[in-house]
Formats: sequence, C-alpha cells, structure tokens
Amino acid sequence: NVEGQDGNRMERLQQLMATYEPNDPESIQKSFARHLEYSLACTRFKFTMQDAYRAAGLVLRDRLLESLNDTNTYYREQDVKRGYYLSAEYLIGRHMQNAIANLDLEQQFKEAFEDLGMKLEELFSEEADPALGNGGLGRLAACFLDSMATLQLGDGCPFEIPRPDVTYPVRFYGTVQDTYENGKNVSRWVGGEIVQAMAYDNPIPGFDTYNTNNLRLWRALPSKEFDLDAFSSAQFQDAITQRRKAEDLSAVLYPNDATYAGKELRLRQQYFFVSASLQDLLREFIKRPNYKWEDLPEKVAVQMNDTHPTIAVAEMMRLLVDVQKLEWDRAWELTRKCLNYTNHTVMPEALEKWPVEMFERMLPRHLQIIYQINGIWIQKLLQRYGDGPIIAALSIVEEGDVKKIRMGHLAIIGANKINGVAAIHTEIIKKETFPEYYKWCCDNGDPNKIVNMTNGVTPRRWIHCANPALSEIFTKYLGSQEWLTDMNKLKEMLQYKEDPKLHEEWIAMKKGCKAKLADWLKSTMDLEIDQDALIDIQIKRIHEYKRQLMNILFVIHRYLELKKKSPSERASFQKRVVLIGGKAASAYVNAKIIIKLINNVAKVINNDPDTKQYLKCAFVPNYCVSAAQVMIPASDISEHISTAGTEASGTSNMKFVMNGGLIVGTMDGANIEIREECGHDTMFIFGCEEHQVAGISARAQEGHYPIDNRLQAVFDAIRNGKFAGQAEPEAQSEFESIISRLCNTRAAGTWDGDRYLVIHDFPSFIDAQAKVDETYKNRSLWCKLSIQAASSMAQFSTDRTISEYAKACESRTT
Ligand code: T68
Repeated sequence: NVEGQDGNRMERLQQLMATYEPNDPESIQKSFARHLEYSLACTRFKFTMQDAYRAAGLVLRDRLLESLNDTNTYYREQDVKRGYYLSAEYLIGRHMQNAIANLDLEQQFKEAFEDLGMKLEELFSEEADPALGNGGLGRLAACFLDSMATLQLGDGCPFEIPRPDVTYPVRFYGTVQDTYENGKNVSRWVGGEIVQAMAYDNPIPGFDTYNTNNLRLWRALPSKEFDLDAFSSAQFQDAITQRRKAEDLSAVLYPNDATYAGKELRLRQQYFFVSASLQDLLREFIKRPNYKWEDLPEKVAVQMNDTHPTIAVAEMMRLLVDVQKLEWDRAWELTRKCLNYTNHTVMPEALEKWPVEMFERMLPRHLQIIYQINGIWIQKLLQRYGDGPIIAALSIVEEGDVKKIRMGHLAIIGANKINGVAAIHTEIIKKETFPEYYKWCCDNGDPNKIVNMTNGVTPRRWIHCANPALSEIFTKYLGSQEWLTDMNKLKEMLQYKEDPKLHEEWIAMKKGCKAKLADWLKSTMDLEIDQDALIDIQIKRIHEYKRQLMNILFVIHRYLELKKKSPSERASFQKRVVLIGGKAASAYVNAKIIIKLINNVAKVINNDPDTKQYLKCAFVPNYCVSAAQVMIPASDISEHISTAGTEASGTSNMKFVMNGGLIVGTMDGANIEIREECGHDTMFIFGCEEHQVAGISARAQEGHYPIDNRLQAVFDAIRNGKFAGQAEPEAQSEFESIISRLCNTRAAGTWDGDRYLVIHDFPSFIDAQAKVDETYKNRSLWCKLSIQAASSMAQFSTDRTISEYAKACESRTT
C-alpha cells in the first residue's frame, strides 16, 4: 500500500498530473497516435480501421477515467447515498458515439479524425454491439445508467477497465454447520466450491455534467487456491474442468433454460452476480469513517430489476447476520429498507420459481434463511387472517409435487417498494399478479407499498445520437441544447407545428433517415425499398402476446387487396414497406413458426411484379440496439399491438414517437399514457380494452367467435399453400396449425386457442391501418401530428423516471 506514505512523491505526482488531458483536436490526434503505437503496438504507417477504432477508444477511455475518478472522489467526500441497480442484463449498445456526445467532444473528435482522413461514422461502425440482454428490461437498465449519470445522482471493449484488485469469493454447494457459540446459535456455510468474482468497470458519462458513473460487470474466475492444489496433485484434467465450470458462469447470458442443467446454471449466474455486488456495496459502506449500521438505508438503495436478482434478499441477510454478526431482526429491518423490486411483466411464467431441492444443494444456507423469513411472515399472516387459502397464496414456498421457492414472493416481502412500469401495469399487479399481497398492504394501512414508475428512454441516445438531424432542428428552434436534459423545453416546439418552414425541414429530416435506412437494408440484407413509401416498423422480442402474427396477417390482407385491383387502381394505393424484427427465445417453437411465415410472405410479396412497387415486407435479421438506431428514426408508423393488459409498458413506442413516428396501438402499457400526453389524434388506436378481454376470451372458448371475411380470405390463402405449399410441406403444415389453433374452442378439452385475441382485434386493426393511409395522404396534417407528438414526450425521458425512483427511495413504508 503506497497510498499516502510519501508526501514528496504525492506532491510530485500531483504536479505532473495537475492538468487533464487536453481536448483540442490536435491533442486528440496526438493521443490517438500515441495509443496506436504504444498501447496497440501498431505503427502510424500501418493500421486497420479496427486498430483506429481501438486507439480512438483508448483516447476516450483516458478522458472517461479522469471523469470517473473525479466522480468517485467527489461521491466519497460528499458521503452521498449510492443507488445500486442490480440487473442480469444491460443492453447498452455501441458506446463510442454516445460517450463522445455525453463528454461534449463531438466537434473536436470530428475535426481531429476528419483531418486524418477518417469519418467518425466509420469508426463507430467498427464497434461490436454488446448483446448483454434480451429486450426492454435490459435496454431500460441501459437508459437508466445514462440518466443516473446525467442527473448527477449519483476484452473486447477498449473502454472497459479490468479491476484485478476488486475480487470477491462466491461460494456454491457445501453444507451448513449449526453450532452454539458464546450463547448464540451460529450457522456456518462451509465446503462446496468457491468462484472468484472479478470486477470490470465500464464508465458511463452523463451528458452536460462532469459526472461519470460506473457499470460494474462481474467475471467468474476459478479460485486460485483450488488450481494450485489440483496442479500439485497432478489432477490436471480436474483443474481444467473446474476452471471451465467457473468461467461458464459469466461466459453466456441466459443459457437455454429448458433443461434442468440449464436452469441450474441460470440460478448460479444470478447468485454469482448478486453476491459479488452486495459484498462490494457493503465493503464500500464499511470503508466510510465511523460507519454505523443504522445508517445503511440512508447510504444504500438497491433496485432489483425483475426477479432475476431477488436472491439478494436472502444474500443480504446472510451477509449481515453470518458475516457482520448482526441480530436477525435488525438485519431484516435494514434489508427491507434498502431493497426495492421492479416487476416487468404480467406473464406468470416470468416470475421465477426454483425447486427447493436445487436450492438446498446449491445454496443451503440461503434456503435456511428463506425458511426463517417465511416462518415469521406466515406467523404474521396467521395472526391477521387465521388459517385459510390466503396463507398458501402468500407463502414464499409453493407446495405441490415439486416444492418450489417463489422468487417474486421473496422479493415483495423483502422490499421497501414494489413497482410496475406503466400505470395500467401497476394496476394489474395489484389486481392480478399479487392480489393477496396488495390486500395485505391495504389491510395494514400501507396501500402505497406498490407504486407506479412509468418507464422512459434516454433522449441522448434515442434522439441526439440516433437522429442527429432531428437533434439539430430542436436545438435550432429552441436556441440551445437544454432540451436534451430538460425535455419539457420541447413543448415550445408546439408553437411551430403548423409552420411551413419547419414542415420543410422536418420532411427533409425524415427523408434523410429513410435514405440511411435504405442503404442499411441494402447492405445488410440486399433489400431495396422505395424511399417514398410509408415506412411501417414492428421491432421487439417475438412473442405471441405482442402479436407479430396479427401484423403479418394484415400484410397478407393488404397483398390480397392489391392483387384484386387493376393496375390503374393500384397506382392510387398508399405504398408501404413493412419491416418486422426481433429475437425469439431459442426454444420458443411458435415464435419461430411466425418468423418463418414472415420470411415466406416477404418472399412472395417482394417478388410479385403486380405488387412489389406498392408493398414490401421483410423480417430484419439480427435485431440489436444499433439496428434500432437506424430503423426508429426512419419510421412513419410503428406497431405496438399487444393484447390489452399483456405488455407491461413497452419502451420502443417512446423512441418512435420521440423521432416523429406515429403509433398504431392498443390500449396497453405506456401507449395509454403516450396518447394522453401527445393527443388522441396522434395515435391510431384499435382493439378491445383490458376489461373486455376476459369476456371475449370466455365467449371464444364457447365457440362464439365470428371470423371477419377479410381474415377468412387471409386464412384461405395460407391454407391454399400460397406461402409454402408443396414446395415446403413442413412449413405448410406449421402455418396451417398456427392459424387453426386460433379457431380452437374448449370443446377439445383444455383450451389452446386464440389466447391473444387476434381474431377479435383483426377487423379494427385493418380499419386503423386504413385510417393511417388516409391520414398519410394529407402530408401537412401528418407532419403536424408528427411534430406535435415528438414535442410532447417530456414525460418519457428516463430523467423523469429516475428522479421518481430517487424520490420514492426517500419515502419508506412500514
Ligand atoms: C419488458 N420485459 C416488458 N423481459 O415486456 C416491456 N424476462 O413491456 C417493458 O417495457 C420492459 O420490460 C421494461 O420495463 C422484458 O424485457 C425480459 O427481457 C426478460 C428476460 C428474462 C426473463 C424474463
């Protein structure tokens, strides 16, 4: 430890480092050349674009480090409260462009690299898009990081900083020894295997602030002790196996969990990152001079992103009771004050449950702790309600053939606040997901235990970086970039919504975005599109509740209509390009059939000389954050068409509208709130409402379920083999089975029918699309609505969301 031992040395180093890295273009160039030669061992005469990207990354990293270190020093000096977002996923997307923008170095970097004959966009496109997540939940975490840094709250990648000095042991398996020491029951978890968690830091700069926060990721390494033992006893193979097993923990995100082995790895991953993170935050807390445990909730707030990190409840108790030797009741009070839980979905299968048997083997001490938490909880419930079904409904342990631990229950019982992610979703949580728990809260005079925190997105990435032309328009009309950190400022744009000059610029902006999209589609999938067509996009995880199926059925309908028309009638038809993209879980069979159907429909439509001028369709492969950044700004219309009550919030709906796209949507998730903010005329709403779903579904099961003629025609085309036929018999039967299923009633036994009400909502969906075409014909009306919607999105910046979370942390419940 050389810290503070030698005053002279400190002083000298202080003098040497007194200034920050200069940020004028020439200094950036010098720094770039130095990194090329000394860090990357290239020469200035011979390097590739990838080398250039890496060197530029290091130039940026130097500056990020200055800011990260300063921020940390400041946080320590101010003894601030720290927020920890525990998430299994961070869909951060490419980093370089965003970091340059947030550090306010865009102009300098541009000049520096253009002077060296390189375009910044080319550098940016060298960066791999890190796919550290699945969908909205992972992307939300990344938007939160941006806002947390901006609001001053607090091997591959050249920006990442390995921290070999920050490691923690994480134990798995083994046994618990219960002993009696100094008049106390003591539980000791021993044996099993120990994996080391090593920190990798990713600085996240805020926009227009000196703040840079940290995304700390954990890598699993085998514990050194074990390796040495194994080598000395010549158990080479064993040592290799152990090493691989440890490294597997952080090698892949979310392995297929259809098999038992896969499930076990998933729980291991969850515990691994949670344990490392909690050990880390407690170490940071204890480092504070004269720390007192009762201050913990004043200094630490932990947000659990869905059920994935909720083992944190038991781990926090273990660390406080077993390691820090606090009394149980005191530890429980602190745990409950520090932890909060966000629910992201109403799908019951997403509330994780783990077999007790697996828990017992892998985390024996945690199982004991969970039983103890549950025992005390059940006592309280018995006192209030007596014995009855509510007890089983609220127990953390689910009885049955296979006894299971319900992680959602553990989370709500161990959390200070529980939140949903849009107003309608929060109401559904109260009524349907955790109704017994909500009753308990109300009976205890604590109805605000479950709160709403409507999602948001960061305008820095989703407007400024994704759509620089739009960003320029806003800045020009509003006179400064302030709107980027205060989206309320955008409301001032409303006064220009009918201004012909703005209309001209707005239309040019959209045109530019469409040209970029067209280039990108051509180069990534060799698809040619008409840039004057209406661009219609649906990008999200492929899921039956999100109804990509209904969308492609609509495309077929449109195709059939076009075919019926004469060439002269076709000429007056609104041209459209329908793009659908998104990933499916690897074992999700129906999702894959839907993707296959989209691809096959695209093949027919795009090659039909009668129609291809008027209608194009494509499934865009490899959907990721960078793809979204090209697609979203170019859209006129996007589809957010989940069955009412199924989509918790949705966040791409916000990104599209911020970029001047209008929405075809159902009364679901955040659509409802967006419509209120932007005006009912900006959204093409269709379909049944949430309160109607149960009734319609019940009637469908009884067979009262009329099929619209237009949908019948679409079914017939599919059945007649238009999109597969004899050439692809397997696909043909899959397509037929998926549409036949929609028509199932309960007569056959348990219902496997149109759960998501595609048949019911289809006619109003088509009507909404017709209204889109009609409105689009009136370009100045369309442009006005587009400006009106984009200027009314202040509520949907994550800056607002994060401020609300921060405020809610202050208010504690009983
Ligand atoms: C999404 N959920 C919601 N889950 O579907 C979306 N789940 O409505 C919402 O806007 C978004 O969360 C943010 O709140 C997810 O993305 C997952 O990705 C997921 C991953 C693993 C297991 C379960």
